[in-house]
Amino acid sequence: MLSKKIEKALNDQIRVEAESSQIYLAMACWAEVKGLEGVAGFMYSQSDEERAHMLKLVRYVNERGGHAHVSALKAPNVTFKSFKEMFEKLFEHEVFVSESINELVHIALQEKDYSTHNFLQWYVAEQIEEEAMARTILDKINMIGNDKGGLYLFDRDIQQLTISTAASESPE
Ligand code: OFO
Repeated sequence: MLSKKIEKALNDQIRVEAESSQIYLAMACWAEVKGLEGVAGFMYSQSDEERAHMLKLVRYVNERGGHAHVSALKAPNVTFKSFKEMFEKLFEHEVFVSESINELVHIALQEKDYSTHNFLQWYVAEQIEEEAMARTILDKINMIGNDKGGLYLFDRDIQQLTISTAASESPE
């Protein structure tokens, strides 16, 4: 059985994951209308992953005697100055989500809820992976600079990244 404090904290995280999904969906749309097919595909799959993260939390809360809340979401940014800025925002957002997960882990320990603490370890590992991926992408973008040919190759190569991250993803 979840304590009220843990239930509320998990519900807050459900909202964060749902908002992440919307943020990346908006990025996918921006990239798609700009003709960046590969980047759009990557963002669509990030958006799907965030929804899967949300659902995993929803199921956990309901299974542990709580009630998962589906709440109103903040509207995401829909335009970006450049695709570099868009990926910077993605990185900043992932850092924010990691902090939010860490806070949740802290509350689980305070509440002596070791099942929730154990459940959250999947999210801790996931955030390490996502932050690392965002950092790698930003490094590539910085190397490309304003080179149009580089952008073309980046857009093509990021589809491979989409396939490998999707394959390594296995939220139950
Ligand atoms: Fe939900 O993993 Fe990123 O944010």
